[in-house]
Amino acid sequence: MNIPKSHPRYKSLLSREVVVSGFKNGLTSLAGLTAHGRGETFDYLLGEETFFFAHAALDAAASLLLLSKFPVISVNGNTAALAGRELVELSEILDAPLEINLFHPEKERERAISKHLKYLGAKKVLTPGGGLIPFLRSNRRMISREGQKKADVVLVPLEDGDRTEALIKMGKKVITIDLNPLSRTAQKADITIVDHIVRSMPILIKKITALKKETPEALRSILGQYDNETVLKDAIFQINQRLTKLSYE
Ligand code: PTJ
Repeated sequence: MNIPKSHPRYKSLLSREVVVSGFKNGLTSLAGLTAHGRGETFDYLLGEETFFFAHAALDAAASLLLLSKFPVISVNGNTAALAGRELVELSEILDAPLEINLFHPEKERERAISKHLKYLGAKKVLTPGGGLIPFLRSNRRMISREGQKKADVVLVPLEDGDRTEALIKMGKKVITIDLNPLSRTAQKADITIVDHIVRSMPILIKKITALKKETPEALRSILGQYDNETVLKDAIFQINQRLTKLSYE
């Protein structure tokens, strides 16, 4: 679809088209289209900007990923379509594996995502096998023995809920990107980046590149000052304030 750049909602419409193409190309699930719609709604309510609370979470996420001994980046059908290139770049700068983990299990889609990430430059893409997340019933419980099973920190963008809690129970730290500050994943994660994945991934990469020069003490200090509960409250306050302002204008 040809979206004119002058369209006031150009970026949002472009993301929607990317997810639709992801579905047509076998990367994204049908349910992924509705999940994207939910994200769009929250982005609309927030004002389609990267706010200070997302920057605070991004600083903490960059610090935690740099301090981590074995970080793993989890990839699903939506994230592969929307931010495949950035996920590959992040994997390279952190030397962290990309691991496909799908809620809707389809071997063919797993293969298409792996092929797509490799086309974008990924050297290795892990698939589920050899590991299990206890307390989890969905397909997401199947993990790679070379990836999530060994990980101390897992980045799980655009998640569906249960896995975050289960990974935390396993003693791992979880970072998520989720436009919905009310979602269970957002509420349970150690660090929640309330922002669009397309806007936040390049910022995360930039912050990691800049923070790589810092000492572990400096990174620990950034983490020590971080409070996820405040970040979620700030995001909800932003939505509330925006709606209040609009309703009285
Ligand atoms: O590829 P699969 O089979 O693993 O399925 C992936 C989806 C995303 C369909 C699956 O994990 C799912 O159903 O997720 P949920 O429960 O809809 O949760 C996705 C969360 O991501 C929701 O809270 C959305 O608001 C949020 N979200 C959607 N699009 C974006 C987003 N957050 C940031 N950026 C987005 N572009």
